[in-house]
Amino acid sequence: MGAAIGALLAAPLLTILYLAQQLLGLPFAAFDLFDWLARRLPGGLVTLGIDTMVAVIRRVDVADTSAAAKAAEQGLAITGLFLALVLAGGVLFAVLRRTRWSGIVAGLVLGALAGGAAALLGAGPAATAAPIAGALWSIVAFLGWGALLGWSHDRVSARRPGAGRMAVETLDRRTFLIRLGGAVAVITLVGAVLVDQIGAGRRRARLAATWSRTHPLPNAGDPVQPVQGTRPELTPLEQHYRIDINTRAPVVREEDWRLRIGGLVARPAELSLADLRDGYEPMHQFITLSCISNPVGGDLIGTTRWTGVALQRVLADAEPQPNATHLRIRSVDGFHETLPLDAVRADPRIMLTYAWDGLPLLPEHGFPLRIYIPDRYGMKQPKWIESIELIDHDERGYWVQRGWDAVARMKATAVIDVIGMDMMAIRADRGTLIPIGGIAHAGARAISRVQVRVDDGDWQDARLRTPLSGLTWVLWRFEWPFQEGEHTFTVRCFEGDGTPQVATPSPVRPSGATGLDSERMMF
Ligand SMILES: Nc1nc2c(c(=O)[nH]1)N[C@H]1C(S)=C(S)[C@@H](COP(=O)(O)O)O[C@H]1N2
Ligand SMILES: [Mo]
Repeated sequence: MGAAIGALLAAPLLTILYLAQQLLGLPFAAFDLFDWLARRLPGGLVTLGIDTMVAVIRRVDVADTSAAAKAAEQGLAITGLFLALVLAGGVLFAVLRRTRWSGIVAGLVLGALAGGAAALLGAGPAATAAPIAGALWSIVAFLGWGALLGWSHDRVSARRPGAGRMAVETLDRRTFLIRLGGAVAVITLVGAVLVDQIGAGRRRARLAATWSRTHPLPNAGDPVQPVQGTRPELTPLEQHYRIDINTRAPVVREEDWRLRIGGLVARPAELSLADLRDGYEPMHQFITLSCISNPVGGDLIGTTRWTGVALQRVLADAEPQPNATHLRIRSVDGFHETLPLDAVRADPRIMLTYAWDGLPLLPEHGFPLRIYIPDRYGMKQPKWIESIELIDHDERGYWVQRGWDAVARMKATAVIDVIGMDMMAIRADRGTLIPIGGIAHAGARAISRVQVRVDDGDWQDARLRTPLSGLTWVLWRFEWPFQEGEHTFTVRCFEGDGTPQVATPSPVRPSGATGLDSERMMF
């Protein structure tokens, strides 16, 4: 009975907490607990969990791997807390059966314990700008849950004064449970619908004002047009993959945020977002970002227009001391990386980024500030940056400590996105041509050539569309003279200097996937 009522009451509690998290950025114990665990469990185990999830998601073939992974993660987190609350309900009722304690008082004590733990967890890395409000909220919410649980116990147990005869008691209990269940279902449903609607409305409003909506792309006039069905050349913001160690994106308020620059510098600084935006010449770069966990042909890769300031400039103003050799970058979620000072001095493209596609970074993509480092996988590029410290040694970053490649240089990759169906066939004098298209990418090293092979035939050159910049993927197209039957299409690419992509398959861990993408198709 305790477990059942625990479950009934856990549903609205979780809904209300989730609602408050989505709308007001208040802490949600389910996510906080999950994230706390994810940072403490051994890196190998966490990576295994992520890899398994990505593999399962790819197997079921959903449209957006990282969104599905985040949803799965949130589902796991919520299920975990739900089960804990069910268990707590069972334990409370069992204890109350063996004692003469008041249900409400015992429930309040349980709620206070749970609320206290939630408040502590909520004060973790992804904490909101108002930690006291967050802590109070957690405590009040769990106290309410505990009180209701205890009160329900007293209602359904035989202890109620006047609850004498068995039949009456059973009827009373059933009515009570039905009413409670009904109330709970209503709160849960209304809450879920509200969150969904308000969240979607807010996002639509924000995303209406992107740069790309009102500006043509720099290669708009290119004669090589993408094959219909190729992924968009500029990834719509809402479709850009998201990978990080947070079940919910850290909530950073611009008013409270400063970039702290310190360590081995002559002039430490605390810069607001306005200082960065207005105090330095803005730079814009079209960039393709990829996760090191992206399998060959995967969707953990995206391209958009990044805006920010050259790190060189900001750093020069801080005047690094002669013994400084590295930058230690820390993020509000506990993520961290180091970057050699020489690399910054040598590469003006390294950029502190505050906008994507003309908008301030979305919360899940690192608001207010993230870094761009050419040619490196996403794992080397912190979002939600809060400090840059100059130090005199190298340190291993968050994922490097967990067994991933220390350099994480992007691998060259070519992908078939689409093999045109009959409808898209082009009728030429040579017969029917089937258009085949996709992307090729080699970090900041450019793509000089893409080739397609059909079955065991010769490699043939595809046509390349001018890329958005030297830092983005290249869209390619190939017109295949149609032949009936079943065929295997394979694609490969060459880097700007002619280096062929690595054809030997290797898994994503530890250095990023290699191997050729191929598709089998029946005509
Ligand atoms: N602070 C922080 N920065 C982070 C991460 C993170 O977990 N925390 N994940 C990194 C990884 S692994 C990738 S692939 C990119 C993804 O950026 P995106 O989610 O905006 O696409 O962010 C990187 N920066
Ligand atoms: Mo990543």
